[in-house]
Amino acid sequence: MRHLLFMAVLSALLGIVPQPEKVEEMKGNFRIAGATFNCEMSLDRESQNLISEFADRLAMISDRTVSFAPSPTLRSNAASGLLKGVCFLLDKDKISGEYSLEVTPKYVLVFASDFYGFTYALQTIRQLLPPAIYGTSPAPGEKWVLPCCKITDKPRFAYRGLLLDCSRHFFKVEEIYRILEIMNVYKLNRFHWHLSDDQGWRIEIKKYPMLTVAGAYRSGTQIGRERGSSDGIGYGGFYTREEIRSVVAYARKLGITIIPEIDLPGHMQAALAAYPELGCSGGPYRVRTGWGVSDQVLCPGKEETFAFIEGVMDEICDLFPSEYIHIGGDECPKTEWEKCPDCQARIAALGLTSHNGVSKEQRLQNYVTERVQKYLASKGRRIIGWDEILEGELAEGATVMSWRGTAGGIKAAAAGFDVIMSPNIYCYFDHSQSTELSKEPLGPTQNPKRAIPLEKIYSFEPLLNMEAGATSHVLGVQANLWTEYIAEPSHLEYMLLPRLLALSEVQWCNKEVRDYDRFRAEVAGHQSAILNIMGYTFRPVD
Ligand code: TNX
Repeated sequence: MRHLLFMAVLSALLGIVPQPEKVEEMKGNFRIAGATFNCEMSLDRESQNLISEFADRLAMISDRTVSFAPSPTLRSNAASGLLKGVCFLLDKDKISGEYSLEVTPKYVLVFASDFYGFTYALQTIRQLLPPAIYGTSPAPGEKWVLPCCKITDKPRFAYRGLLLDCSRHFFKVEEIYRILEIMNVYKLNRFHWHLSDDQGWRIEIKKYPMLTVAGAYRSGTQIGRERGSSDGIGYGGFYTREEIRSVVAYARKLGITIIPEIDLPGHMQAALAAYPELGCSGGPYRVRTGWGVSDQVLCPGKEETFAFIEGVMDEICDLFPSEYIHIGGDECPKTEWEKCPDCQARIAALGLTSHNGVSKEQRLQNYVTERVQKYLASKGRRIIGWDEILEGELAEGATVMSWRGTAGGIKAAAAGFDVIMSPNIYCYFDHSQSTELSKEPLGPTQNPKRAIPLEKIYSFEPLLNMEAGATSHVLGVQANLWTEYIAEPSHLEYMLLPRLLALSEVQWCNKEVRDYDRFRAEVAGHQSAILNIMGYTFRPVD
């Protein structure tokens, strides 16, 4: 017991977030400034580049030469205990992302089986160094040593995501890079990019140029929470194909997969403004200026609608290598479909009926989901959809993102679907970080009970109330940063930080390792220093 307590105290001192699975601190230090970095010859090119870039950065910041070279004798040296410098070796028995790190006064030894494992090992090493390593200017006066320790570590969940809504407000590529960089520090690996919605279409599609010519701009923006208001100031923007490609490549270097979302068949008013023939009434439509749910949705009665979706998906698949494509599926009112002769004709032709409490129009949405799922499957891709896709019938192979609490996720996992937990009560970073709403920026939170303080997100247990047999279907956890009320990058970062750090422990750490007091102290101390030196805006810890 005393021994356990002692270890807990020592591991707290290392100040790593997310907390590694096992940490043992020993006496002494390893001098890393001026060290040689070596790796096995057989390490893949991406991992070698990663290590080499880290060594270059350390050299620049510590103002000492740090060399890097693959070494043919490293493995035999390791076997005979002759290691020197910082050594990176392969251990094929480790799972993707897993690593071990041993720091002694003579050497640092890292084992991993893949690029992700080396990525996380380096992030851990970075957190063991003075915060100046996160800066851009030389800091030769800092103590460039690593504390002697033994760490073994691996992620609890394979999917560790963050959604950014770039439709309600548009964020330039530079800001996207900053979000990816901070995700990298805290070992997140999926960036869910919400690229289309009623209030703006944000990605260039060659086949449908009006999507960005018309669909990317709105005539104004709702003022505060006042429904129906507009500031009358034109607003918009979109990402070019080149920009998308560079963001995807940058994310890849950081070990992050980008999952694009084209939200359909609801949340499509901006696309309808560009191509009104895709709606039930034929329009005219305007890019929406206010928040909330639009009843103007795609018309699945017409074949052109599917030609459009497929044309868009062709280009999405061309730009994004991700196996998963998010197709939305949330909040799709059926009022237009009920009145639309084309939709009703399609319902009749398919023989869809209202039964078991599911309307024939909901079954028409199931048809849309399945048809798009099949099309994407023909291109080797899989779909993720919001939990509404569970209503009625869902075809095998779909992954459900549970946002209306965890109930949808629990139900989906029990039915054999893969699940990503993103419940709005814990994971909606558009909500206030404090119950003292008047002291926080204006947002959607009107009831203090809906606030999501740091401790609340930290307390989220993704597998609670789930049958043991279903838990393996939970791929992971994601937080969603919706931006109806967030227009500026500094506000965006404020909403994200430090909650992203709490999220990272929910995603990465086993339950037993999590400890709010330790975490809070680390955030208030070392982690705040990191965020400061990286220049992020963040909410100070209470
Ligand atoms: C619900 S989560 C939405 C979003 C909003 C968000 C605001 C989801 C699938 N739909 O469209 O931005 O609430 O909190």
